[in-house]
Amino acid sequence: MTINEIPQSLIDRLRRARRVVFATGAGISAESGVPTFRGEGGIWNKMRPEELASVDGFMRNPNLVWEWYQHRRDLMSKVAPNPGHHAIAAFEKHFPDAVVITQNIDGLHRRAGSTRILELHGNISRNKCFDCGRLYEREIDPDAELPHCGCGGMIRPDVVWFGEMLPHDILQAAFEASEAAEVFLSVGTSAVVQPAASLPLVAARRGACLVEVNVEPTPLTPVADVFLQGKSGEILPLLLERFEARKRQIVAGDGTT
Ligand code: BJW
Ligand code: ZN
Repeated sequence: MTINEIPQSLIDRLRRARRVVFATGAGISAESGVPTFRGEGGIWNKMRPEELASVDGFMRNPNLVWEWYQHRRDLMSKVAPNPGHHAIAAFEKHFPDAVVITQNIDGLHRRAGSTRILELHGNISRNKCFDCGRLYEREIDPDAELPHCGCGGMIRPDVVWFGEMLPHDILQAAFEASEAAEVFLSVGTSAVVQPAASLPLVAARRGACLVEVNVEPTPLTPVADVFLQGKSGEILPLLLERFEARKRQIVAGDGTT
């Protein structure tokens, strides 16, 4: 995709918008070196989600699940935000009400400088007690015995597994932001995991312009007003560049509106 293939109508819509949602999935971090779950090279092609990302899987084999999370923690601590994360952080400054809603647990949006972030599926840097919910920010030693809380409960990564509820307040804030959005951008997600997959539909039903950025079509593509096909680390900086160029043009008095 080239900069000129971005529809002018989208730039104009963004220019008028005050409330914008950037909803991201694993694809936005792919160019940082974090593997996605589905699609080419996806984690679920080799591993079983029910073994690694479910309460039953953890109860059956906590050592295996801890090992997997330690491995991903190591990987995520070594990677850096890419131009896609940085473009979203830069966009935030242009809108009075911009929100990042992410399914990712890697913390890369915060590291890129975004400030309003709703993490739907938790964050890999935190752990919590299964029983009392107490948060443990400290690293867990992978070689030590399975960690337990003072209350006796098992400690686990503070992420959301299949069959678990998402954090209530964060999910509610995500639905509110989606309902209010004038432009909703769905970036790098396969758009199949609920309830995150409902957010763009809620936004579209309320009249938002729905934009999808992905290397390949998803179930959301037929519903999207604009599908920008390609890598988010390339497309988002182009979108930002076009948007900022248009703003400068208008400030200079060359714009038509
Ligand atoms: C690029 C790119 C580049 C690549 N640029 N793009 C039927 C049966 C049983 C359960 C259900 C059911 N129907 C619904 C459910 C519920 C279930 C669900 O949705 N399952 C579906 C899979 C069917 N959902 C839940 O269980 C949720 N809880 C819930 O609903 O509670 C109520 C309830 C309970 C029980 C029953 C019913 C209701 C919880 C979901 C938790 C998901 N957890 C995980 C793990 C998180 C922790 C961790 O990371 O370890 O979250 S699974 C995994 O999937 C992870 C992700 O956040 C999530 C979404 O994945 P994402 O981000 O979309 O990534 P990918 O890999 O799928 O896609 C990447 C995309 O990027 C692709 O499209 C690429 O093309 C693209 N791409 N490079 C741009 N450079
Ligand atoms: Zn406890």
